[in-house]
Amino acid sequence: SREQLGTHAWLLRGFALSRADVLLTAIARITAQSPFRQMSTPGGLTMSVGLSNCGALGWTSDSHGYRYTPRDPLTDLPWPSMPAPLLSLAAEAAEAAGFPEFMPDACLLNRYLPGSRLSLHQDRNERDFSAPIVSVSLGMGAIFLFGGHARSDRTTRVSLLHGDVAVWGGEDRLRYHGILPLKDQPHPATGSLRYNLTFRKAG
Ligand code: MD5
Ligand code: FE
Repeated sequence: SREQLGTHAWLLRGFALSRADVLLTAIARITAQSPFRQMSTPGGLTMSVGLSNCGALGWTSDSHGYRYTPRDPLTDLPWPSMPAPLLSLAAEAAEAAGFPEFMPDACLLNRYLPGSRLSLHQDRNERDFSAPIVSVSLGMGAIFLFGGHARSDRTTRVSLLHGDVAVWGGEDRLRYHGILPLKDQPHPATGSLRYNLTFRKAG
């Protein structure tokens, strides 16, 4: 099913469900090379979410700021390449939401534990905001906050469940958004973990 969250934002419920095992296996392989790590923010805080990446570019944060890099700062190796099944899932979801030419070069992997949260932010480190962002949720459910174009705008709550895919494009691409602290409601596929993959055109 396809729920419209905004003019150019869609929630594709269960779109990735039949591919969840493939995705979880890919996450395990990627993070065997580039492990999940808790990054520091420029403001000196440690993120509660564990991050890794695959693809030509990966998002990182440290005391100097946010940016995309071709290498993992932890290993000094290139980020693991983007597995074909991930790339095709992202392209198919984008097409279903009206973005037929989506070619991501970066995939950020987020790992949430009970209590992990993502405070309200915009994704604006990518070069070209005309490409959408595709997000895939796996494991424990989360409450997503969907805001406006100012941090102080009111937010709506959307539950994101195992296998859900969301596509954020057009004017909805730069909305403030976040994830509320995760409740511990173990999922059969992942236990007390939530994963989110975000596919981006970063370079
Ligand atoms: C998550 N991740 O569930 C979310 C899903 C991140 C992040 O926010 O930056 O890793 S992605 C939700 C999203 C992405 C881009 C734009 C908008 C929402 N939006 O305009 O609402 O871990
Ligand atoms: Fe984000």
